[in-house]
Amino acid sequence: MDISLWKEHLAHLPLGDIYLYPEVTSTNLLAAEKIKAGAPPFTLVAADSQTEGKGRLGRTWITRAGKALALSWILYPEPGRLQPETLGMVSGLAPVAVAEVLREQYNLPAKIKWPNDVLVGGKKVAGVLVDVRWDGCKVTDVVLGIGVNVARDSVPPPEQLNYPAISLEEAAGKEISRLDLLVHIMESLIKWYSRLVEPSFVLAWDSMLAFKGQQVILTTERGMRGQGKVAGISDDGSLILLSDAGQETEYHSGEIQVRLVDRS
Ligand code: BT5
Repeated sequence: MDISLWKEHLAHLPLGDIYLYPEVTSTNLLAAEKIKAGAPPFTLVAADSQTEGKGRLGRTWITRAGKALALSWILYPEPGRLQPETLGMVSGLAPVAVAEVLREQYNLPAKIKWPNDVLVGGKKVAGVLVDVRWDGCKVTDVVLGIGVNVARDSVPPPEQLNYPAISLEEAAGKEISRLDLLVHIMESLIKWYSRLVEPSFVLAWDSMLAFKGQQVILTTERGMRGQGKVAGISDDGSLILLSDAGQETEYHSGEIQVRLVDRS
């Protein structure tokens, strides 16, 4: 990345500090260091490549140099907006922002695989890692980490994937500027963060939800949590599943995985 050009294109946005690097261990780890050093709210950390990119639950996220977007955005609690009660919504913030950008700017049928993957054509194009730090029962800071596969060769080989994946360029059938994409994503994040606790946010999330009306199975590391048809997103960002018996159950994100059930 051309760091000064990228900074110039981000300068009009209401961000905190902007840190851009050719290579880092993980933008989320760097963001945590910036927080310790007193980074202002809405600070952005982005990198061309990551040597230890993090997925959820200690998994690895692969960011090939110059081929993808890897960014972290720093948020601090605010009365009414970012509080323990709204963390369910915060987990939807990045997927909603990214999916909306893919739809509006690139005309792609992006869907959100609850809680925080973005799919195009059923394949994962972006992953989100939300790191929340606590002091007792108070949230002290949140880092939203977003990884997007942009160039065709950004997608790791199948043996390194736990879910089918695709790049934005393959999905769109054209070249995509990572800088334009980053600017669009930051604009969308800023917009949706300001509407986090408004009904329009859940409506947007719900309207882009993957597997609506389809049977899914929810699992944690310890086994199955639930099964049912995807009904929607609740007011607090939980996933609502409808059982065969017609009963609705809400699931909070935690460390849940969603998989389609093949009933054929
Ligand atoms: C995620 O985890 O999808 C969250 C990924 C978050 C990455 C961003 S990049 C910027 C920021 N800094 C970080 O260090 N992380 C964040 P999860 O749902 O656990 O998926 C991880 C799994 O996806 C891995 O175990 C692989 O199987 C697969 N995977 C790894 N790299 C991938 C890629 N580039 N595209 C698609 N799948 C990938």
